Amino acid sequence: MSNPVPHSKKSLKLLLVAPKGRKDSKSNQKPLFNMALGVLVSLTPEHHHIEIIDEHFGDTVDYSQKYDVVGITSRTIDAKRSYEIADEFRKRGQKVILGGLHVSFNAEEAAPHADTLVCGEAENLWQTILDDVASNTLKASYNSKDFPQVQEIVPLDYERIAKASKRTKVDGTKSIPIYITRGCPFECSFCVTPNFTGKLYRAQKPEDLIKQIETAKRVFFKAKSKSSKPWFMLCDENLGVSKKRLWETLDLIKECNINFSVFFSINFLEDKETVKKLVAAGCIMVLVGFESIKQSTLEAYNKGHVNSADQFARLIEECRQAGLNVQGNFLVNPDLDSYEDMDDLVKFVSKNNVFMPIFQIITPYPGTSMYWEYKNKGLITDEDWDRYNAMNLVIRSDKYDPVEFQHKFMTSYYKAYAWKNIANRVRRNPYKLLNLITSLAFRKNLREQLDTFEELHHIKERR
Ligand code: B12
Ligand code: SF4
Repeated sequence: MSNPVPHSKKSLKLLLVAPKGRKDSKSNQKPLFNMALGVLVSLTPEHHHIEIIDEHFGDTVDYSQKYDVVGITSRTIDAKRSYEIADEFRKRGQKVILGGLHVSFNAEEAAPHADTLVCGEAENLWQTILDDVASNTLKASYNSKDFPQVQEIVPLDYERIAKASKRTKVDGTKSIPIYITRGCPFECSFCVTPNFTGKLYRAQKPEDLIKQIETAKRVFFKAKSKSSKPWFMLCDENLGVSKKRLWETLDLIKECNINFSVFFSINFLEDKETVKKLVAAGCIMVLVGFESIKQSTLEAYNKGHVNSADQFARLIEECRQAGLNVQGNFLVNPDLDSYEDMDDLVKFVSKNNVFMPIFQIITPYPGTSMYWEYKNKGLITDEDWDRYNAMNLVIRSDKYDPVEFQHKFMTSYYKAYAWKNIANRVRRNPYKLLNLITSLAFRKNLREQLDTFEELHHIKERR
């Protein structure tokens, strides 16, 4: 009798899928690969074979291929599509694991679509899953709560990710994702982070950072000219939380000759040295959740202690003077904001030439404290996850007609990209070409969405 291969040594053929929901954005801002899949690849021992299908890049799923297991990630906006793909594979007798943010908070809904459901972070349970696949003892569910807490996040293995995803090299206009920390100590009511990765703020070892950046450059970056630099998207939820760690990181990044964008709380930009270090390290834009220009609305989101609305204009201007674009995210809420408030918001982003303003209708994503509040009060009117792209009103409003509210929102958003605003933005902000290109892309996309909406609701009004 021959010796059987130990389960942990058996080579598995794995497929990892990033699904794209029907209403997921067309944004050019998408990073080169999905971070969750990047982490899973980096956690998987080398003797396994992995393929990545990312629908955001037009990859098509080939259901005729045979795999030992198919892993699918999920965000709310992509949830329905993830179930469709799972169902198709399972119809053909393939084993499917569903994981990620959405299913972690919607286990009951997701269970009928999967052989195995994974709730929470994968770092400390993935090896157990692989062993169980190999020994054919895969369980119906795994929960990170039953495993040691994730104290360390793994460095990404860019070489294997490139091989598994078959993404070709990009120039400096497309972003390569990376992260240094995970978590954020704040507790904004509309954000999933506090209930998922949040409270425990974790960071990678500084020495791992340089190695990752250099490998990522080698496998993913193709210079267009001698002076061109790769663009990294730092996917940290909030990089600025520890100033010591941030400064150390920025000093290291400075040596790597890259450009990057990063998610950042506005209050950390109060520190002039931090702003200086960001610019010196190659930061082109900080992505800031302003959320609202009304302090009372910020208080209602439990963000009043992080954001001070009366300081926004000054901080944007100071960053601009230092050579940094401040990209702004703003939420609009029928319970808290009136039509006049929307007009004020348009005036604010226009007057302050906010870089690439993003307006969103408040959306209680599963996993947020806001979701439970609205759910318990019966205020959620729509749980068609395809519509959770923050452009649709999915909660009840006693003040406004939903169609009229959404139309006002969309026209306000479009006004933020009026020609005059685009011209001023380009004239005043650093990285003019980037300001122009992003503004034109947003304007076109918003116009299309507005036209579709007006046609659907027979709204004749034209500006
Ligand atoms: C970077 C980022 C972006 C980037 C890049 C997104 C991308 N495609 O990679 C950009 C700016 C493009 C973006 C866009 C959007 N984003 Co975003 N984004 C983030 C952010 C800050 C970090 C995401 C990340 O890289 N995390 C690191 C990875 C490793 O974590 P993870 O995906 O959770 O994976 C872990 C586990 O979930 C698990 N896991 C995941 N999948 C699987 C699969 C299997 C099989 C297994 C076993 C385990 C497993 O293991 C992983 C490792 O521990 C998060 C904040 C957060 N807390 O996640 C918001 C977040 C994900 N975004 C959010 C939203 C709402 C959006 C948008 C819809 C916004 C909009 N209106 O357009 C779009 C949607 C685009 C899309 N399809 O992703 C929400 C999602 C809420 C939800 N319930 O889905 C978050 C949580 C922020 C929030 N407000 O709470 N985003
Ligand atoms: S500061 Fe940002 S990442 Fe942190 S809880 Fe608030 S919205 Fe989420």
